[in-house]
Amino acid sequence: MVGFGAKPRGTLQLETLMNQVMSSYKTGNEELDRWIGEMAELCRPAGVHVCDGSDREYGELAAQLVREGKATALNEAMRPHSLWFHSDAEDVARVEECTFICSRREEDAGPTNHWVEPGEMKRKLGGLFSGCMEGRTMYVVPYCMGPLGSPFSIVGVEITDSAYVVLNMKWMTRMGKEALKQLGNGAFSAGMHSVGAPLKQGQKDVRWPCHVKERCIVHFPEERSVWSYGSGYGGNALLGKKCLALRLASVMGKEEGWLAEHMLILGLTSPEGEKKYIAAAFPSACGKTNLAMLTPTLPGWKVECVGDDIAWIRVGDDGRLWAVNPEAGYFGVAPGTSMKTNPNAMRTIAKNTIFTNVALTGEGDVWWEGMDGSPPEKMISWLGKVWKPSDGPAAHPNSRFTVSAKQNPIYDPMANDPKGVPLSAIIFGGRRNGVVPLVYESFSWQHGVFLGASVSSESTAAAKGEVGKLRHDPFAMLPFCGYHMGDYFAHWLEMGKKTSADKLPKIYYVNWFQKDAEGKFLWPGFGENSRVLKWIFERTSDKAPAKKTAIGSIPTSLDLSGLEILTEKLTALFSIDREAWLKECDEIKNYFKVFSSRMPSELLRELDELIRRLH
Ligand code: GTP
Ligand code: SPV
Ligand code: MN
Repeated sequence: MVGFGAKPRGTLQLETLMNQVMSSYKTGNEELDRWIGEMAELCRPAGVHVCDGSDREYGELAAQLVREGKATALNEAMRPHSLWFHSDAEDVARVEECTFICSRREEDAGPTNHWVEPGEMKRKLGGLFSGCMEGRTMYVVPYCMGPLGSPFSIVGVEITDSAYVVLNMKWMTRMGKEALKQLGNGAFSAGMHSVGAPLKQGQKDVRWPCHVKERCIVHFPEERSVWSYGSGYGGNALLGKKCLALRLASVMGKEEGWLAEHMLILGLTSPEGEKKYIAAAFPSACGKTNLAMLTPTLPGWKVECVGDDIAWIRVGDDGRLWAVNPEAGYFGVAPGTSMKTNPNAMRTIAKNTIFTNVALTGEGDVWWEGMDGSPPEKMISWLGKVWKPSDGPAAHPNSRFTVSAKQNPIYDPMANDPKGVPLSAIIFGGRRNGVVPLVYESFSWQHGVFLGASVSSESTAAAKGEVGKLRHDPFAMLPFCGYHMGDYFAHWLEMGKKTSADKLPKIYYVNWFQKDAEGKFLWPGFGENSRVLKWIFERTSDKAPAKKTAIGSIPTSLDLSGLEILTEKLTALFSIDREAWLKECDEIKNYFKVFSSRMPSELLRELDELIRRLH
């Protein structure tokens, strides 16, 4: 890879633009060439750059951003080939209130999504995108979600005026030439993205252009297209991730009989060398990356990582559920990541990494709250100012790293396999300071679907809004389901009928986040979660004991060898407070009303059964 000092490639001039697009650049896909031309006409960029995804292209773009003062090259000796970005202070997270599912019929978007009539939304977008790229380069980013060569993969093309987005897409997806090859003459999912800050002639650009007021992230599920305006932040701007691989893919999965889920996928190997795969859905910033890369504290156990955020799940020829990670990299939460909590992540991000909204040290390396050691004396905070302890966190709580999965020392050898990996267990979980025990097992697939539907979790900094507020987040998919969630629950029930019960993964619920009266975590978490994984592993082959409770089965013995933990803490971790659970059931009952006639009766029955068992 060339260094960040390399010369940038020139961009095309506006006058020659159309000719260039149509003649000199042939993507090999007629519809794509036509669309590029049409979008260039609409957005009126100063030039068009079709990305080839090469290391050279990455180096040139990075160097250009450094020269323009939009990125800082980190200390080459400490963090080779890595970049530091800090965003506009108002562009740091997903924005759920301006995320729309514009299906033709409002009822198909459901009560948990924002909806606007598609025609009306398109008129608005037409206005917003008209001339929105003036003075900027329009990058065309072909990308593939899912392994190259897999019939299940989906090719998307993102048009963006953000070079930052291009750099991130390079690590997060299979991007450029290889994606075009996969596309061939086929259909692609179109994604339009603009930071929404056209540059008038002579106007000086800002470090992180965005448009707070008109921001919107819009999905047209029937057309498989996305239009995103006004934000450069990950989930709003990297359109392959939440927009295509979850919101649009969930709709495709519903139609075609598969699942697109907000789940990590890990491989777990026992000391005897037996390997099983587990998927887990936790809401944003609730522990997926950490579980996916876990270093077990139990001797002899090994975790390998297939993916840390998204899983596409199908019934395989053998009747088991097989999961693929559509992504090629990690867009992970930085704060809390350390050699103690997640050494594999720390090793993964040692080089070739993009850091966004972390702090910059005096030596030109990065820092965040919860990293090993005390804060360096001299630091620039994520706000770009010299940091003092009284300023609050030096890194934004939702600061992130972007890095290729190939750098993960525990990257699973099957991670690129087109058919995916067979699942033995599915875990749901959330951030709950009480009520929900450390782990319990569902009685059946249907009961497991009920557990998924009843997930509640404290909100985090991953989305704009108040942090720490308990909200329902069914299947950790509330912000990511592209259709009516009542239908989504029904689809999960249907998936369970596609195969025999013994082939289905067992379903679990975990909660690493219970707190004591002083607000301290009761469970040490991170590597110690391997004790829970071991129990789940052994349960899936009926080798670990459990006892039935009203809510599900809990361990009668958890392997706690080598862990010092007070008995009273353990008791608290597994206690089931009947009154609190009855209140929880009231909550769930109320919540399910939101889905009215589309709420599957099976899940209402599961709730009644739970209430009956609690009594
Ligand atoms: P998204 O990328 O937003 O979807 O998040 P994620 O689910 O991958 O969350 P991640 O693993 O990045 O964790 C988010 C925060 O939770 C980090 O600050 C972690 O340090 C913290 N965390 C993760 N696992 C544990 C755990 O077992 N115990 C405790 N106490 N904190 C944890
Ligand atoms: C999440 O918020 O769940 C993320 C980060 O994984 S983002 O890609 O920004 O949505
Ligand atoms: Mn996520």
